[in-house]
Amino acid sequence: MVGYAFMGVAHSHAWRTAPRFFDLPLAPDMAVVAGRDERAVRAAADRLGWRDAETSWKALVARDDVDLVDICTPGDTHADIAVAALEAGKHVLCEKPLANSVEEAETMVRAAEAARASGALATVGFTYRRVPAVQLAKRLVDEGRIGTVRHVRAQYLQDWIADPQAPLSWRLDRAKAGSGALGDIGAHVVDLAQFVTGEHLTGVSAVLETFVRERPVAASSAGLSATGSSGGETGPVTVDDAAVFLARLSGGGLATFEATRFAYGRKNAIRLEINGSAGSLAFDFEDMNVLHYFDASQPAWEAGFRRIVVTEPEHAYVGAWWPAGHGLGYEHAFTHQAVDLVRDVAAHRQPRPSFADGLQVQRVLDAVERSAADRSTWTDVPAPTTDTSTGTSTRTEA
Ligand code: SOE
Repeated sequence: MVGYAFMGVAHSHAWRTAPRFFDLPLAPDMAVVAGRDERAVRAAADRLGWRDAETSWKALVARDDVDLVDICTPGDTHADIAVAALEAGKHVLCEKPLANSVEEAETMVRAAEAARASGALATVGFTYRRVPAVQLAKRLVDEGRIGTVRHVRAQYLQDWIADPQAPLSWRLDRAKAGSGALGDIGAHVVDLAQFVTGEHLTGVSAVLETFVRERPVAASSAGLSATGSSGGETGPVTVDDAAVFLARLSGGGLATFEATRFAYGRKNAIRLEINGSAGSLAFDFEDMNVLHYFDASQPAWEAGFRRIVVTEPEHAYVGAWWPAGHGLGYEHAFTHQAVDLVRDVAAHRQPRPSFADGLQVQRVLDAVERSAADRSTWTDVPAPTTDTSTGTSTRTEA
């Protein structure tokens, strides 16, 4: 594994847990973790359960005791590490988004296609596909239970930098992250919309906004909740804080997407609502063990959204865990990802989502950024000229 921050911790938990809850044809061997700081990476190896530590990802990739490289680093290093690993004949699991540009993603897809000939397999870590309620949503769509998709309404709402004093971190640096809310969390809902519907976005119209353009420089190492800040030093935010975009779907439906880190009160709210010609589905990750299903064939007098508690052994993955009603959490989808990957490697089967799936998401992100940069598609509305209720606010800032 390369990287040992938030995603490295989640992936390590998954590799440790997968063989203890699922019957696997191969046993994951947590051989080595790589990171630049020797003291920190050795401490991480001890804490997370890795046998060894390296300070160079190239050294890790070259090791004979490494068959699979799990990339848990910021997006600016995904392409270099994945291509080197695939060329060395290693399988690759790469965190999302696949890359920081379409060009990099295309290079990774080419490397994955070339490596497939020698048996190396590659996949990208859109883990929310492996939440049982999302799997159930896809099953209902695939079985035609909501008919033709007319609308997809997808949001990914967080609020961890709504405070202007929240310090800079790598996720706010375009050079490291590639984009802001768009690539970090928007990528997830683009993948989910395409995965659940089985359709792809054919075009977008977008706006991006950066509400806070200067932030304190974090005193400690960057991270989601970096603590403290150096006295008064500030730096620029070079990514979007929020992305809002419309899309058309390949099946003829319309979609709206929102990804923001400024939705006070929403901590990790991934919301997906799909309206079809025969019914609707609604999911909210903040209530992740539940799927709401509206079957339009119900007689009006008893019609309503059915609240399905997705914790039966018949539901995807759930049977390996707890009895009905006990529920799963954020980390379980990472374990499901590890389980499916080990089974795919043993069966020499292409894991999903593939790098090509990751490239398709990257193409949407790129189209969103190009659309947002092109104001020619924007139609201005003349400002209110008379005393209307929408005039400038009379409330003075406290
Ligand atoms: C931060 O926005 C983040 O950690 C994302 O980078 C992850 O992909 C998501 O699973 C949780 O939120």
